[in-house]
Amino acid sequence: FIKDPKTVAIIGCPFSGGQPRAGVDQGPIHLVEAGIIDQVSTLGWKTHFEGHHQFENIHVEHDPPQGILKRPKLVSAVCKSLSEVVGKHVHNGALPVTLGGDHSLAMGTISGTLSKHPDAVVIWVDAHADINTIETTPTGNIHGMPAAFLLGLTSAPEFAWVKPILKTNSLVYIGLRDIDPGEKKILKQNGITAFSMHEVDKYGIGEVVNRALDAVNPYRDRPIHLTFDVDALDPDVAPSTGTPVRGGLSFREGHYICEAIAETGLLAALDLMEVNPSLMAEFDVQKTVSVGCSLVRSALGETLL
Ligand code: 4U7
Ligand code: MN
Ligand code: MN
Ligand code: MN
Repeated sequence: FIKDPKTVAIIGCPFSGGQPRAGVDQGPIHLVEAGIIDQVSTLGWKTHFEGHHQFENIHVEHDPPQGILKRPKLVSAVCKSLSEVVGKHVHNGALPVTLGGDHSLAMGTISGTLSKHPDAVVIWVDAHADINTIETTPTGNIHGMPAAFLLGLTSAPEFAWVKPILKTNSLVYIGLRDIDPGEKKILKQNGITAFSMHEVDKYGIGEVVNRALDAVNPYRDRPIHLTFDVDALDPDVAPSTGTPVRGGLSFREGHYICEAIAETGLLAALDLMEVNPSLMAEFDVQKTVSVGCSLVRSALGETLL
């Protein structure tokens, strides 16, 4: 695979349909206005940005809940379209950076990455496991379910296009601290490796990242898809997000994860999700958008000497 793609494709994804709070669709717009594209170019990457994804062909007229699932048609159509965009970029040898938008979009991004790199591993940095099934979801919000669809642990007719191509031994979590009871069972039963904040405190972030890589990528030879939910960070560091949970990663711990993955030279795709600029005061919004930009820069090698 492409060890060192020279082009980063930035995919703005103004989408909020996987959860109930307005504003997360403005995340990518703020990140781009804050200069993320120039910042990535300054690092020496060729940068490709086609404007924010418009979901041009997606017209969903009537999208009632299917059982507990909210807006299934819209979420499915948007994620399918995103998977094609991400797939196109990885096939062209570029490194896609998707700016969300809510985390249901990971169904699209990860499907796109795996279409080119079936052996890719997923590092999921989040306060939440996003692995609820249709049976376990307490909310019906699809941003809490993308991992379950990708692993084939749940399915719905609307999401038949999502191939269960992710293997449970190719997924690892860092930062968890708010897991639903059903999710806990799913993680256990499927033997999915997860490092919660408890392990981050206990072993330190350096050791946690080593162990996470050892778990899914022992020979450091498989491409990495990093999906980073900004709510993995402590709300003091990233306050403007829809589902904040206290006791999260520090500014440095978040950046360390990105730097360590950059250091592997294996990054194949990156998501930065759940920035919601309509939540909290202007100061907090700026703080969140700026930490979002710097996480992306770190994952793209800014701090490598
Ligand atoms: B995010 C939740 F019940 N688990 O399923 C759910 F607590 O992408 C939250 O990580 C999911 O922000 C959060 O709705 C999804 C809830
Ligand atoms: Mn998430
Ligand atoms: Mn989350
Ligand atoms: Mn969230």
